[in-house]
Amino acid sequence: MTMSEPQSRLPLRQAWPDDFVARYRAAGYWRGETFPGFLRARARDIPHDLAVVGGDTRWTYAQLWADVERLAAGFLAHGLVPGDRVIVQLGNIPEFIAVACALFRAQLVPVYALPAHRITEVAHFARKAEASGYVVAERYENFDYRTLARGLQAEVPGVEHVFVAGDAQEFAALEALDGDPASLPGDPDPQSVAFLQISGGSTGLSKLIPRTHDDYIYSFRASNDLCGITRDSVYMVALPAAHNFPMSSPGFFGALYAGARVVLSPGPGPDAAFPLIARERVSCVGLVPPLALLWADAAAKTPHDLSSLEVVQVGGAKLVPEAARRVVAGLGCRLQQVFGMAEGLVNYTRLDDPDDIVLGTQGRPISPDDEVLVVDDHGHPVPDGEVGHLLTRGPYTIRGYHNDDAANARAFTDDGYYRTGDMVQRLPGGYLVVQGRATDHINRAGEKISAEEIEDHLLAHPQVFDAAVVSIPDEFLGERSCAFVIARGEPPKPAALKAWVRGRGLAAFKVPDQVVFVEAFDTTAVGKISRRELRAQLRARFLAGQTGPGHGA
Ligand code: AMP
Ligand code: DBH
Repeated sequence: MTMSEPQSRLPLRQAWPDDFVARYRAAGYWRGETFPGFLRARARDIPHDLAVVGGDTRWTYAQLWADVERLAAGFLAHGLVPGDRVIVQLGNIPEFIAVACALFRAQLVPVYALPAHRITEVAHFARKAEASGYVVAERYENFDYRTLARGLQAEVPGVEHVFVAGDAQEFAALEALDGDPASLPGDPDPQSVAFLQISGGSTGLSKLIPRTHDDYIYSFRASNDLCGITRDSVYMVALPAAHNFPMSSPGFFGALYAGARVVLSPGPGPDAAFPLIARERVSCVGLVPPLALLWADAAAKTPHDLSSLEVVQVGGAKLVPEAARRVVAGLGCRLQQVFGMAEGLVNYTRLDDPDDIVLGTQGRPISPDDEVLVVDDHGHPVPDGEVGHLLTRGPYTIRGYHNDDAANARAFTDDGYYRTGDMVQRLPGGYLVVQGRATDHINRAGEKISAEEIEDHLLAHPQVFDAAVVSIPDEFLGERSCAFVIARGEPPKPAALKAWVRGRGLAAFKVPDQVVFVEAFDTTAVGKISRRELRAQLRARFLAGQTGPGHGA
């Protein structure tokens, strides 16, 4: 090539081998549906049914679709081009749904960030996705996202287009967007990548998960059947809407697919959710274990009528049987355990399963074509009932992350199985019990934190010689994060180290809950052990009360 070519972005791709594609189509999993296709059909068939309730907004399916078309045309009129990636960082407000659907409609590709993410994370997503757009609300939970937008544009100049819900200042106001609907493209290829979801980042930085229309729609269409979602359902989003769980298991997308009503709770706690449950007669909601316990306790004292709740789903982290019993007793409705991952595979207990299964397992896969392997450290299958590594492939589990050869080499086997990193036991009937994990991340009330990522930020501190971040069992959170630090000279105050991590531009949930200074990492015998062994050793010593004189906090 002699002439300089226009800069082109890495194409988004998620491809299964041809024989799998043929099989998944023949089985009726992949039906060639797309997001704009089904949303348009609902607007046509049930225009006056309520689709989305949040804040002061009550949109019917017709109104939602009209807003989707307006925004879609507006995004293109503003200079975005089909194929462009757009970071969406919105809280539980109706605009989240309208914007995501409008991006699909314009063949733009949402990249979902959590409201908690800050500049370091958002800039990483923007670079990795080669994003050219960013959508935020002016404020959410007392944080001004326009400041973040300015920082992002300074760090990643490719993000040329910023759209703001509310007072946009120098940016484009979502409310004012408009364009010619005739400019809109046709519906996308059902096998194309619809959006990029964010991985919990089990090692190092978060990876981008490309999901196709066909595979994702299958996952929530089939989830609807297993979760009892019909046109009469009222589904509440209580967790952050960007999480894969409330998005797709069956989530608000499943609810919209069914023609049901979606109710957005501004916060996950009982204070925000209970009045809305009573007012909207919510029938289904997804929660993480600590929240479910909080709700169960609060339900006993609340003046609000929760009798419409039929199914409370709990997932994102392990719900132990005793906690499961408390949830059932406290909320007095059916419990459904959900064990899923943004990469694909989702397991549910079935609504008619006996109590021992519902209380004691994390369910079984959605699809008869979800292939599950439970293997030992050498990759050999273990007998049912024994604990092993969970590997999976299937009609809605990705075959690779976006633009990350190193991660893909680690996370996928040669024959396309995803290594989930979870340690499970498989019971007869295919039910799975999660028994831990093989990767070093902290599952803090459902938010996954990479130990490695936080260690890197700690090591950048001038008074830190070495650091290991470890998960510690926590009564309320399930797990909390503890940073073991060897100081360089005078140890900094724990609070100062926590502020340092925060100051590195990270989500608040990644700040270590606890900092413990140690003299040295006891590396026993030869003095060289893996980080993984080191973390396990520190955790064990801490739990045995042996990590020294306790000069931590
Ligand atoms: P992510 O890859 O960030 O979407 O997080 C998915 C991970 O969350 C899974 O691989 C599990 O480690 C964990 N997880 C999700 N649901 C459950 C559950 N019900 N019980 C135990 N762990 C869970
Ligand atoms: O934790 C998760 O990522 C998760 C949990 C339940 C998920 O992605 C899902 C259901 O779809």
